[in-house]
Amino acid sequence: MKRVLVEDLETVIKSKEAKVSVIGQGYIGLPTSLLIAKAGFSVYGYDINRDLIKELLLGKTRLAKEKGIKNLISELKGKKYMPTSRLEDLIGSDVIIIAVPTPKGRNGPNISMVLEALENALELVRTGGLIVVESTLPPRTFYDIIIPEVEGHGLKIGRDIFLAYCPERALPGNLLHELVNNFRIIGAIDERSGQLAKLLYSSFVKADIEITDPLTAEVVKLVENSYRDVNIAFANEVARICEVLGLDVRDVRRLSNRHPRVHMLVPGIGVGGSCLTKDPLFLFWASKENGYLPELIRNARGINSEMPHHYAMILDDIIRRMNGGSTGTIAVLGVTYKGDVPDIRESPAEPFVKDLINRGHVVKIYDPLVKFSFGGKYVSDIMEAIKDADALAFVTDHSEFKFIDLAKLRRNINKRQVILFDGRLLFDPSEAEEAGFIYVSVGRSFGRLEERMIKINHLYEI
Ligand code: SAJ
Repeated sequence: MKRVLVEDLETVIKSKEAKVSVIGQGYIGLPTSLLIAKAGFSVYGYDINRDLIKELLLGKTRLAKEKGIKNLISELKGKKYMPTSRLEDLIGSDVIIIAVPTPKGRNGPNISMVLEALENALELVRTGGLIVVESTLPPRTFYDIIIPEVEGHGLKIGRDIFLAYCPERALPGNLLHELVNNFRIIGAIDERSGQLAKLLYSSFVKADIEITDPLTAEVVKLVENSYRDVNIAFANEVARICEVLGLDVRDVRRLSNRHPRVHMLVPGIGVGGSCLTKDPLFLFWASKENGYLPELIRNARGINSEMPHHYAMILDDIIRRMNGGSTGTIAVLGVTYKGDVPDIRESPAEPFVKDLINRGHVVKIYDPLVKFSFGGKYVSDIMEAIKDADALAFVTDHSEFKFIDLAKLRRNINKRQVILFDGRLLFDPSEAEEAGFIYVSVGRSFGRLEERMIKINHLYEI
């Protein structure tokens, strides 16, 4: 039933009577829908992907590893949370939240999914309703595209419709906790839209919520992820410096971080995930178009995306030296973009595995969370995956790997010399060597490798 214009949105948000719809039931849309439903609203969770909705209707979720999500679905589904692939169910919504992806295209951001969702939202929201965009927006999208689109429907923002940008900033792996406890920003052009969005988010966010203008909100979201990408790139650059100077980055990092104002992150085989690999580029492109070339942000992206290629080359070189010029068999352990998250988007495992295959090696893959192989051979049992390997390559810091029994792994491998490549600094070098591996890692000299091989051979023969 279409509500009448005079009905006050503020009242129905306060009383939790507002009908809320969320377009996009992925990483952010689903947990956000559940939290709003848990707060007492009736929430329609729409997704274009019918299979995903079918799974949700059965109580299944691709985010089952995210603490609390499965329980919330069982508690709320059919009562306060209604998953749907029918847009008609959203008709007359008081609030529509857009949480669809904003991927990077070849030469710039691809906002087509956001625009399609906005078109739908404008058709479906009730007059005088609120539309909130959560999807990451490139700078100026709100002013240059979203607002003109809304006004093009003959709607005056702040009178006929309310509109806000509220970018998500929760960490995969800890989504529910961060959505509730992280500080939030809201971008709006009129006071009432900002206040209405704040009222809605206050129903489940425990931290501060600050209202600003949409461009600031767009840039803040991108700056946060660029900051992290640049900082990881710094750690990765120090790792590369340590490799050529014959040092161990672990020692350098540990001692540097004792300084009260130094907080170096953990270097590794690469930076993956959908956010850090694109958000810095969104900022870069926008700045470049407006006359300033942000070299630091661009170089950080370059350093981070070069890492998996660098280590594929190193491993190829070491294996060939060990095998008298021949290629070998490599067991890649972990393919998700980070530990304990079943997400392979932009994972550094992909270029790493593909490079090794292109260099002629046989690549076997094991991951406890996903059955993905990037062209290698997936093996569902770790012992089976490693049994004839010349090298084990740990690419992801899954908890299962951190506490693995290295000596047991080594005993299971039917080779005289086996390399353990530690792409995430998971192991203590001496423990790996005592277990009988030739230990190679990010941020450590490869120079004295022959010497170390002799030492290991000796140990292993004993
Ligand atoms: N990584 C390192 N070294 C580190 C930390 C991370 O190499 O010290 C690697 C990880 O292995 C992974 C990648 O970086 O491959 C990204 O992981 P992450 O945990 O740093 O971040 P994401 O991509 O899972 O989530 C980020 C978060 N942004 C920030 O912390 C500023 C999250 O809060 C955002 O909500 C999310 O992006 C997003 O959706 O934008």
